[in-house]
Amino acid sequence: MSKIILVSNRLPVRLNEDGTPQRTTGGLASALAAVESEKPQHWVGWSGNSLENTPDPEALRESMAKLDIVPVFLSEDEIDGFYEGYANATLWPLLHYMAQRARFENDWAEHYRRANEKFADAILEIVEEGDTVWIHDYHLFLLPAILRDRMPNLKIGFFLHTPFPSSEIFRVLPERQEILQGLLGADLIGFHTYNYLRHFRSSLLQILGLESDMDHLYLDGRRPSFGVYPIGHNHKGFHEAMAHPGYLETHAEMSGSLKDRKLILSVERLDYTKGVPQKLAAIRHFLENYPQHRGNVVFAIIAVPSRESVDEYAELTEDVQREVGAINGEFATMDLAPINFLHRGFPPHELAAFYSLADSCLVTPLVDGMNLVAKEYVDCKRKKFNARPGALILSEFAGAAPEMPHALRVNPYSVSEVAAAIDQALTMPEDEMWERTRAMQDHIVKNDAGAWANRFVADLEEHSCDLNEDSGVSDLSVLFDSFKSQGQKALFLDYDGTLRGFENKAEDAVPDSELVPLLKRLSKHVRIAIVSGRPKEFLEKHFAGHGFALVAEHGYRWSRPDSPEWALVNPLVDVSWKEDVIPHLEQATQVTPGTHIETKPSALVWHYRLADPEFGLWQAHRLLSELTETTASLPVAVHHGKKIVEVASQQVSKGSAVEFLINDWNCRTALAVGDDQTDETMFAIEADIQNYHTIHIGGSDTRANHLSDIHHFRSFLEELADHLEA
Ligand code: GDG
Repeated sequence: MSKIILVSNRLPVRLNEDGTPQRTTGGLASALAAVESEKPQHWVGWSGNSLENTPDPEALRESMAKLDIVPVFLSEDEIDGFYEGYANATLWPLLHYMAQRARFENDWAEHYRRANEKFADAILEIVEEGDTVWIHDYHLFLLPAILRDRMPNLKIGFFLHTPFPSSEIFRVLPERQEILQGLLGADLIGFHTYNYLRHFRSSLLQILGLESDMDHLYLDGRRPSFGVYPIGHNHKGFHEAMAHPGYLETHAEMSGSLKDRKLILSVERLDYTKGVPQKLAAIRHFLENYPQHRGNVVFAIIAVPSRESVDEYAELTEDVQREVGAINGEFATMDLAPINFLHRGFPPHELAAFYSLADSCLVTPLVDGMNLVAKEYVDCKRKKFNARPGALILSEFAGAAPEMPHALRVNPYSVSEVAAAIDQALTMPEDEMWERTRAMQDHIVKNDAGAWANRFVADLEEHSCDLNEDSGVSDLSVLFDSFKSQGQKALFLDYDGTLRGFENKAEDAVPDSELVPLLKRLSKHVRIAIVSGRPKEFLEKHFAGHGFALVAEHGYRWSRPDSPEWALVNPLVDVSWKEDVIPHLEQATQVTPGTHIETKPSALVWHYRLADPEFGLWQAHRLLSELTETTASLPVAVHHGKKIVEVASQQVSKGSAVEFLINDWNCRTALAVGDDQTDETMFAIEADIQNYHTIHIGGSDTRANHLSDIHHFRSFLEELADHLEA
């Protein structure tokens, strides 16, 4: 039976004192346990210790295998470079918009690459055809592409637990292209929020120049998809914790020591993204400006130690402890210190008791992928578990904010706003607290961690890996037979984007060394015309003398096979409209850096390939609407192609040239192939012949009958040559 392989840096295991591994049921593990699939789940992840500190790696591997776990062993150097370095000191701050904290070291990137390779090796030990692999988080950005390369048909999902920042931040990363390409190896890429998805797509455009639809793109014959999957909390786990006998004990103890005082809770890993110093500043501001609450309220700050070996985190801990001491020194009375700083973790039933008793929970990260504490707090407000009513104060910069509209929303950088929210929470009527809580509970329970995992896995399983229409690539072998039929046959081939990929400078996009020999093989059996928007000089330079017909400038002029003479396809073309159009293109060029005008005999083209992609596109739309008005009564066609706006004489088109050649050559079978809007004129002709096939290279918005991409189309031409020679 096929299986699901889960991959994360950390494994859901802990080592007993005797070194034997034992499964744990923390966050991700419990979410995945709820996946309603019969497929067995296996887990691949870092063993948690350095190789140097693992006395018997083979024995550990064997005992983990019994738990369906494959450990990845990393040396101390690898842990420093990959985990502490690239993942936590480069990517983590950058993904959280803290570019000034991010550190960049070449060695780290190299360790990161190698560690991702090691994860791939470990997966390959157990993976079989038909399995599904679900990779988690920023430690493993390169893994999807590495796996794709080694097993092209594997179903691969990726989920990012952190934010995906604006492309303005992401582009700071020296390895930005490699990281995006790594991710694009996945079939499905999931984010917590719509904004993260939006930023990711904008990075694809700005950094890789890849245009995408809202939830997918076509790439090398594949269709990587994207989606929004806000993670939920472990609902079942917290309800079990509240049913634990220790829960009521802790609850009673804490209620006793609180007496009539109100409790304001915060729970987080001590990480600079969580905004603990800012929270302390807000608490100080609150104590100074709302003196009526002093003595009646106590703040419990549960700060779980995190990454303590890193200097920056050790400094953060010191700063926080110093400030807690200062505030307590200033505001404590004989029987009460306002802040209880609890620098440790608690068992789940004790944490649940904290949630259930707290009159407010102060969740104020500066940036947070999701933040589960907010959801857990709201879920633990249950009367049947003796919970007190409470109000959630939530940073607008947490991924959870859009899902929790009934929280008191704050900007964590504004001390006065947070202090006012604390006052509002403390004075809120109980009925309102329960109303706000109930209004959020239903949603977060229905979308808990298990529901999240189920939805992602279901979408991933549904994602089609087949090379069919769905993935943007048709099976072109159906065309072979008609090329074996009787009568004259012809191929009408666009050049840029069809036989050759794009380059930033058009002159760099020259044919590769295999193209002309391949076309020559084909031309022994079928007629070939290169039908391009390029000037005649370019086509002559690269394709003359091989027996192909050349159609230049989108069908304006052509030369017969082996003839150096060029003739106009339609000798009666009128181009006097150019003087009306040129001023508009000049204006667009002046205000859009990186654009230029190309003048062709029968067309004018405004190019914006080198402009900022989003700004260029916006200006192109403005130009198009201007031109639609200006050219209403002129004999031209205006079209928006790939990074161009073209105004061309209506009397000239690739389609008319193809019609002309089909008649001139007396074709019975023809195939026209192209990627651009100008090629649609070839697809639209009604050729009165036995077989007229059309292939569009790229997305699916076309009149052509078949879809392909450059890579698959080239393979098709090679196979066609083999067939014709057979
Ligand atoms: C990353 C993203 C995203 C905390 N103290 C105790 C304890 N915890 C548990 C909480 C909660 C978890 O730790 C913290 O989760 P968060 O979501 O708040 O934050 P990160 O650890 O930074 O997680 C984050 C998450 O991934 C999931 O995608 O939401 O944005 O940064 O579950 O309950 N648990 C126990 N005792 C404690 O003292 N038992």
